[in-house]
Amino acid sequence: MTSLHDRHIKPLILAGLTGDNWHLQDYINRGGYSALRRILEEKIPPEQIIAELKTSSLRGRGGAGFPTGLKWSFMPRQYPGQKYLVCNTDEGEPGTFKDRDIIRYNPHALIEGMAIGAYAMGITVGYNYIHGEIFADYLRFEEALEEARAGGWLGDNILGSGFSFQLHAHHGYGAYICGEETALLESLEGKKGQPRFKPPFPASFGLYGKPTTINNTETFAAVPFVLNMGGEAYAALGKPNNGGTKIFSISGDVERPGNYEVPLGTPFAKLMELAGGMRGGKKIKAVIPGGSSAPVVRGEVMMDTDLDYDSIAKAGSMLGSGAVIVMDETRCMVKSLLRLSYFYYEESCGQCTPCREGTGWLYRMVHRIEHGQGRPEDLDVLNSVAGNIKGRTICALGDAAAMPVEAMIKNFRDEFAYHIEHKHCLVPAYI
Ligand code: L3W
Ligand code: SF4
Repeated sequence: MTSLHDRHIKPLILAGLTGDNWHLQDYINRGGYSALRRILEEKIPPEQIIAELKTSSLRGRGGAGFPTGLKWSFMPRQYPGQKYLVCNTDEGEPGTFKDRDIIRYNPHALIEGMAIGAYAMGITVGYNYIHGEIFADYLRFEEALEEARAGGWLGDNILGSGFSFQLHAHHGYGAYICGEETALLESLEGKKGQPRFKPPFPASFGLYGKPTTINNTETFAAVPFVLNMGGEAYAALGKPNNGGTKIFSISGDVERPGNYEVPLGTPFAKLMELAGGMRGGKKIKAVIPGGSSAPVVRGEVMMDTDLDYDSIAKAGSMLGSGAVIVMDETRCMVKSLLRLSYFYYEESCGQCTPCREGTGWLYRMVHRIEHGQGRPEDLDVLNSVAGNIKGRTICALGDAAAMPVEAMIKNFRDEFAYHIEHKHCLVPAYI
């Protein structure tokens, strides 16, 4: 197998991974579990760990980019009942395929990060909720958990420190909405996976109504590296407010799609170079830089943009989960939007009227434009429907369905108008 290491610059989480060196002893040979050992042996105060995370400017890698140190500081230290730690490995965002590689190739980095989090927040029970469609990876993670328990890194009285942490894996059934943190909690409780209204946030009312901290897989896996190198050094890898490295899952019309871990702030053009450039030497047309929920950006704009939360926001989109979908000049934007709209229509949980009905409207209208039955007023109606979904729903899926529509029409209006007027595609390859 090709060494994953060869495909990255300055990686942390993916460094040295060959595909079969995921076992406990391999991880320890790479320096793994040294952060947890030091914390427990030196009895490092939890406040110091959280302060280090704040200094590192590590931000949530699941999509929202919320500061991790701040999130951990929400957990009440003194609480009379059970508190929970939850990892979101319910990776279902179209274009995203990084978290499954972490639990497949470096599961102990996640386990160590969760154990450190549990210690820092005074939590004794944790769950990793794993997407239902990656069952083999779920089994791999269960094996890694067994290794960690047998090695004394999980369970009662870890390394004789008096600190105990029980960590369990749970596999879902593949519904996209269960990646939304409150739907995930409902599902973990054994109920139908439908989002709850926030606030209250899980920090105060989470699993079984108890204070709960939820982070993405990559966020937890980064924690041992932050503590080993120190918050300041981790922050310095990236840009101010955008610390450390990030795994980008690049797919679409590139020569070498895959996961590339690079420092935040790396130019998009550099990531393209790592991915071997455009497939077949074609011209870049459009990029969705942060998973299907992120607004599309024109290729030439993206080529001048750095890969960090703030630069991508300036380009009119979001870094999201770091799933970069690259489209070349032969791609039809109407057809692409049709595929995306169908996804959100299909995955809406149906609780909120604007999302349940609106995603159907969006899908059917784009469908008729694609099939030569578009009407001149359709683009305005599409924007109006999208505008009436945004901000009027329980969870972010509504916004996620609306934003790609608005961005596609804004950036490629001519192409949509051509489809409506001529009843076929503007892109020569499709005529
Ligand atoms: C306590 C407050 N906690 C915020 C917590 C909150 C959550 C985190 C971020 O959506 C995005 C979405 C998708 N007190 C708090 C607080 N928190 N204020 O901070 O919260 P929020 O609401 O900004 O985001 P979210 O609901 O977690 C996530 C986008 O990510 N996305 C989704 C990717 C999906 C995957 C996947 O497949 N699993 O990665 C991609 O871009 O659209 O915008 O923990 O509780 N005052
Ligand atoms: Fe369900 Fe959509 Fe409402 Fe989210 S916005 S709760 S997916 S209906």
